[in-house]
Amino acid sequence: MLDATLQELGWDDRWASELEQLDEDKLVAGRIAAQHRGEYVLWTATGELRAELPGRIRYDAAVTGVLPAVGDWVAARARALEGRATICNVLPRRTSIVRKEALGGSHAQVLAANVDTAFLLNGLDSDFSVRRLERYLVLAWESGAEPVIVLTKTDLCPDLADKVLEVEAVAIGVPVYPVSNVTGQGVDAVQGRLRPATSSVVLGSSGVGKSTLINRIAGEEVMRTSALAADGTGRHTTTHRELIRLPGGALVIDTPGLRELQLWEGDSAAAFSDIEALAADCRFADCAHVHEPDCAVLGAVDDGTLELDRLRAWRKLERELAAVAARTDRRLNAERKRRWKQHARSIRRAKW
Ligand SMILES: Nc1nc2c(ncn2[C@@H]2O[C@H](COP(=O)(O)OP(=O)(O)O)[C@@H](O)[C@H]2O)c(=O)[nH]1
Ligand SMILES: [Mg+2]
Ligand SMILES: [Zn+2]
Repeated sequence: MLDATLQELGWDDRWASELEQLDEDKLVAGRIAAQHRGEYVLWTATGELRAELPGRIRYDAAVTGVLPAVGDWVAARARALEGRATICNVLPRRTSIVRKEALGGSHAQVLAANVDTAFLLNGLDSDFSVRRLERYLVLAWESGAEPVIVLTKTDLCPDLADKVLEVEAVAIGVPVYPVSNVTGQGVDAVQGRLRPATSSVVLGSSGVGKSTLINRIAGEEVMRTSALAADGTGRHTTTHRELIRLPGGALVIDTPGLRELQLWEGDSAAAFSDIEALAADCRFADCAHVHEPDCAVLGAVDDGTLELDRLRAWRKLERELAAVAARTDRRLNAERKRRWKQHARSIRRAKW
C-alpha cells in the first residue's frame, strides 16, 4: 500500500494551479504509476486506486495523441469506497520520453511522463555502442529531461578509461557514471542523483542491467531481473513500465528494453542474422546485395536457400534505419553545437 503525500510523489504548486485551472469541483489529483490492460494504477492522497479511462478521452487521444502514460499527473473522479477512479484530464506534461520510430509505423508512444532525469544505460560488454547512446541522447534531449549516462558492467571491461573517453566525446556536458552491479562500483554515485520526490526513467537495451541497478539502489528486489528467469524460476523480466518509489524517496520508472530503439542501427543484425551470416561471404565487405559480383546473399536467393521476400524485408529495414539515422544526425549535430557553445561560454566565464 502506498504511503506518501502528493508532494512526496512530485506534486507542487505549479501542478496545483494546473488542477485549479480545470475549474471542476471534486476532481482529485493522482499520478499514474502503472498501466495494465487499459486499467491504470493511480496514486492519490488517499492511497492507490484503480482508474479507468472514459471513452471520450480515448476518442480525444486519437486526435490529440494524449493518452495517460506512466508518470502523468491526472485529474480524476474518485470512488474511494470502491477503490476506483475515472480519469478526467491529463495535466500538461513538463517532460515526456516519446518513442516516435516504432518500426513501420508513425505512432508516437509516451514511455514516461514528467521525469526530471533520464538515465541512459549502455553495457560495457557486447552491448556497448556509442551510436546507440547517441540515439538515446537525442531521445532524452527532446524529452526535456536531463540525460545522465550510466555505463554498466565495469566488471567485464578491461579498458574502462578508453570507453569513458569515447562516450564523453559524443556527450559533451553530460555526466557519465561507470557502474558495476556485481561489485557495486559507482552505484553510490548514481544513487546520489536520486533526490527525494524527483522522478527518473531508466532506459537502455534489454539485459543492460536496468532492473538490477534499481534493485541494488533499493536494497531489495523491487524489480524482477532476467537473472532469475535464467534459473527457471518463472517470468522475471520487466514487461511493463512502472513507477517505483525507492526507500530514499526518489521515484523511478523502469522500462522493458526498447526494441525499436535497438533497431535504430547495427542491431538489424539481430533480426536478420541469416542474411548477416551470408553477407560474411560476400566479396565486398560493404556489399549491398543488389548486383555486386560474388554476392553470397544473392547467391542464396538464386539457389533457393534464402527467400526473396526475406531479402526484400531486410532492404526495407535498411532503408528505414538510414532514414532514421539521417534525421537523428541532423538533430544530434544541432544539439551538439548548442551544447558546445554552452560549454565554451561556461569555460570563458570561469576564466574571468
Ligand atoms: N557482470 C555484470 N552483470 C550484470 C550487471 N548488471 C546486470 N547484470 C546482469 O545482466 C543481466 C540482465 O540484467 P537486468 O537487470 O535484468 O537487465 P534489464 O533488462 O536492463 O533490466 C542479469 O543477468 C544481471 O545479473 C553488471 O554490472 N555486471
Ligand atoms: Mg528489466
Ligand atoms: Zn552481398
